Amino acid sequence: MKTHHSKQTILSFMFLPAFLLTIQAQEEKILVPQTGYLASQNKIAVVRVPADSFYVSGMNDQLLYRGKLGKAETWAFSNEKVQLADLSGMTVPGDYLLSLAGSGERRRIQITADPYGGIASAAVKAFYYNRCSYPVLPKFGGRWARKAGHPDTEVLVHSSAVSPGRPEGTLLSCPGGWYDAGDYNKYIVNSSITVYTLFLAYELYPDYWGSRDLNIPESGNRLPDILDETLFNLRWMLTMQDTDGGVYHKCTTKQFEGFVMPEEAHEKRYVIQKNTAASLDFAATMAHASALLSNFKSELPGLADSCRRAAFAAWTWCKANPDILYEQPGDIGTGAYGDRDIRDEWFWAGTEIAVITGSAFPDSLLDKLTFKTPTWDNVGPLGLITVLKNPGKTDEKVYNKCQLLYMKYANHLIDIAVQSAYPVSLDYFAWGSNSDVANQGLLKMVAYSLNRDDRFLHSAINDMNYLTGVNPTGYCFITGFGEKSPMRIHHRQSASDMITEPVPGFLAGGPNTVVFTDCPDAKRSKLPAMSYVDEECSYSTNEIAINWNAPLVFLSGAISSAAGIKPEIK
Ligand code: 9MR
Repeated sequence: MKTHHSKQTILSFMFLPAFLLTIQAQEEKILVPQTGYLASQNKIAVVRVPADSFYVSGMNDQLLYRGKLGKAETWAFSNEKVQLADLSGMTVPGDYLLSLAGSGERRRIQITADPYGGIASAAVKAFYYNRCSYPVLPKFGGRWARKAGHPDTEVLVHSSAVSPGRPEGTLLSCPGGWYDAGDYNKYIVNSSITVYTLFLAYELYPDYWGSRDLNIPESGNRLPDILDETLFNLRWMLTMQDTDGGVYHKCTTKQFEGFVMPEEAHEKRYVIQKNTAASLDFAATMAHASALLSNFKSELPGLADSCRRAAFAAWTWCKANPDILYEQPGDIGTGAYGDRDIRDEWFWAGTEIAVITGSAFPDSLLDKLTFKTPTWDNVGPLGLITVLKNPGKTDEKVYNKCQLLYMKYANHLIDIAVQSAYPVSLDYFAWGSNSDVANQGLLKMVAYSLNRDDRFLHSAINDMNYLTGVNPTGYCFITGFGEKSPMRIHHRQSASDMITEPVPGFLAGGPNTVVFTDCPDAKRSKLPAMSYVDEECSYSTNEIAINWNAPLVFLSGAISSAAGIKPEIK
């Protein structure tokens, strides 16, 4: 186990001049995006001390720009009064100082043509680091190379998952796929939204992602790297379907394993209860995959067809088993991902099946759903986006209705952001709040792709800037990026690999007050937007997860692509 260099910390504290200690103890008074502002677009800083105006100077103190600060507004989620500094007029890349007139507060800022490109690549690469049954080689993983763990070639059928041909204890082979999060298990429900989101990133921005080299083992083959990485999980998903078409909920140990490296974790693995939510999500993902992969028939012979068959088999099973909800068996303690309302899953799967077959859209469900920010248990918006992406495939009335619903929610997000003290759309803090910000950014960028209304792009940039530092914790929430970023994520490899720096490219879950007991010794704010601790024990605020990284991939790539940034060609 890593000791986190407490000795080194004590030593550096002893030698630090006193004034530096005070600075370190202070919270950031000016919040800026720590990987830089996007030169061509809007630039907002959040100021947390009262002031009237700000100015920007070059590193040689030459005054370059002045502005008035916005009105002081309170953000209830962090219980603080803040003012916005709008420095959008600064467009020349470089390093600058942003200062508050009359207060002496200042902060270094960077303006750059491509502030999110590094994050976009690293955020996909993070999936490679989380590959199950697969080694991370030094050539691709550098310092974070590791051995393969969890071969998953002998997975037991759990008593909750028996079927006539597969009695309890039958051995199945379910290798590959990504570890879900900080834990070593693999869950169909969560995989589905993740795979969809990564596919969508490629589908909407094929030029950006098509030639992006991620330095993974498949780089250099004829497929875009982002698709190669996503297929690693899709192929595992195919192994999770029973012969009757139903899909197991998860491939898991009975309880969470210890904080050891993957190759040192040897608990038995099981497939658990088939159910309708997992099978619908699977059907939706496979149908979507078959449509996308039919463009790559020579590179991936047979795969689009296999996905199509798998989608139909799961869909048929769901129609025969329409309401089997997941019930966590008594002897299983790993992630539940149990959803009690699966109307949105029916809608999503229905739309994806309709796109590949030309059958009727499940539009009767449209009136029954509340569209909100996507999460693993709220996949309705994914169906809406699929409808909007395929205008020729639905009748005009259905399409228009979907567009109306979609834009209503997208506009609602903008209204919240415009009225909010911090310029984001979050009006609740759930487990994985950072992924909600990323998913709201995703929704805005999809809206932008539909109507090119700059309000959506600008607001999505503010979301990205929240994640990179313009938030009340002052953290850039992506490992390996920014001046202050998570060092002690709840991630078994990062905690046990003896490397101080966590595996890079992961988005920490972020502040929320859902669970207070995960780190009994840590000081935790009761204010939702501040309630974050960079501690390994904080699974509720500092874990990482595939479904949180996927919208980060989408958002960082979408903004970069909209800003006309071309990926580096190797
Ligand atoms: O992301 C999930 C969150 O919405 C739930 O509130 C939480 C508790 O059930 O579980 C989260 O998902 C975790 C999963 O159950 C197991 N792997 C780690 C996931 C991220 O914390």
